[in-house]
Amino acid sequence: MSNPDAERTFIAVKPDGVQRGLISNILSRFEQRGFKLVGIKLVTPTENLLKQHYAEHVEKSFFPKMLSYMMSGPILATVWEGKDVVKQGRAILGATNPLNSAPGTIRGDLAIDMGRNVVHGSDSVESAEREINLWFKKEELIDWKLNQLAWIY
Ligand code: RTP
Ligand code: MG
Repeated sequence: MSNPDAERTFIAVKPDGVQRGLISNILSRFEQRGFKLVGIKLVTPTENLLKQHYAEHVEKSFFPKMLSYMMSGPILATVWEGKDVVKQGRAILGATNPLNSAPGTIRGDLAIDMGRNVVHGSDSVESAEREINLWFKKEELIDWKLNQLAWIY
């Protein structure tokens, strides 16, 4: 993406996050940090979609268990835009293993098990582009102007 302030990332609330009623908690962290929501939908992912999404993990021993976890209910798929949002998004999520994720992060506040770690976030600008194209059609992403101050005074 040519404008660094308009970087985009793919953030998903995994089935445990949806079923535990954590969607608003998770979305509010991105909203309050100043990022702009440009795409959002509930998805029941197919095995094929998840194999493409987690292509780098397909051959790993934990993959079958992760696949059934990720297919156990709907996932909230979102796209966020803003300055350095890929790296910032990973920081907001916290470390993969909740044993290592700091309090104040989503996983550090809301998860205790690596196999139920509530959220997914793209790990690079390239992954973000790939994942956004995988989960969203072009017309599902909305380009709009975020001007928070104009609504306050
Ligand atoms: P995610 O892709 O879901 O945002 O997670 P991540 O980048 O923090 O971690 P990644 O290495 O991409 O792993 C993807 C998901 O696979 C599960 N996992 N289990 N050894 C294990 O049992 C193991 N390792 C990874 C986690 O649910 C992780 O989020
Ligand atoms: Mg990952």
